[in-house]
Amino acid sequence: MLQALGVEFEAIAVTLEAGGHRRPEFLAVNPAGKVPALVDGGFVLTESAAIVLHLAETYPERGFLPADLH
Ligand SMILES: N[C@@H](CCC(=O)N[C@@H](CS)C(=O)NCC(=O)O)C(=O)O
Repeated sequence: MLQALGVEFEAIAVTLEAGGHRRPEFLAVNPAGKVPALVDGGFVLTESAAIVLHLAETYPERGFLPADLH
């Protein structure tokens, strides 16, 4: 979604097979130990659907939100 929006971001790989999601530094971001997680300044958001909706609402000019519910 961030790539599609064309915004700058830093992607940090969390390798599940290596237990990266259980490391203290990731649990400090998401105590549930699940990816993905979005960190925007001091704001942290988890759950992929919530992240995508948040980004679509943050950049409405990019047209990822429907004009109406239909
Ligand atoms: N409902 C969550 C599911 C997140 C999720 O289960 N992610 C998996 C990887 S696709 C994960 O972190 N698994 C590690 C674990 O459950 O220990 C979402 O859509 O973000």
